[in-house]
Amino acid sequence: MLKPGVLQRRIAGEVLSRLERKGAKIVALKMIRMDKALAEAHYAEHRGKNFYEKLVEYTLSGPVIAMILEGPGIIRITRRLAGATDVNESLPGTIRGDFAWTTRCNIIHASDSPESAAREIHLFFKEGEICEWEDGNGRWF
Ligand code: 3AN
Repeated sequence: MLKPGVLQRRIAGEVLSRLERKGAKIVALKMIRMDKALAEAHYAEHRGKNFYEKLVEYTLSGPVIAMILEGPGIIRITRRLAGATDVNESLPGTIRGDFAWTTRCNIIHASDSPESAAREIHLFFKEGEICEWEDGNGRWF
């Protein structure tokens, strides 16, 4: 999920391009304004932490771009492209390393396990919004 700062800063194409040029296959993509219930469900594991309220507030500050990416190892690869959560640790060349100044507004959310991906896909997408498609020759390039 590309957080509100991405659209605010006009870098949606740039961030999406980094994911795509690595080889991530987009099977669902939409721009939405999250409501409080969705933001709270999405960040439920952080409820009670000192950054939680501000994190939810930031998430609601503008539209986000939600997507489902597919491919072997996609969770690990996407998180590596995203970079470390803590912007003091995220390396140049990663999305957070290049575009995020504060950890709360660290630009991108990427599911951290198949279980959290399944939960988050269910939160953000209805079945009909997922578009399975075949790569031309079925190979990973
Ligand atoms: P990640 O998004 O890298 O999986 P999580 O799940 O630990 O990291 O944190 C979820 C989100 O909460 C982060 N993307 C970031 O926006 C925010 N966050 C995490 N830790 C902090 C922190 N110490 N201070 C402010 N915001 C934080």
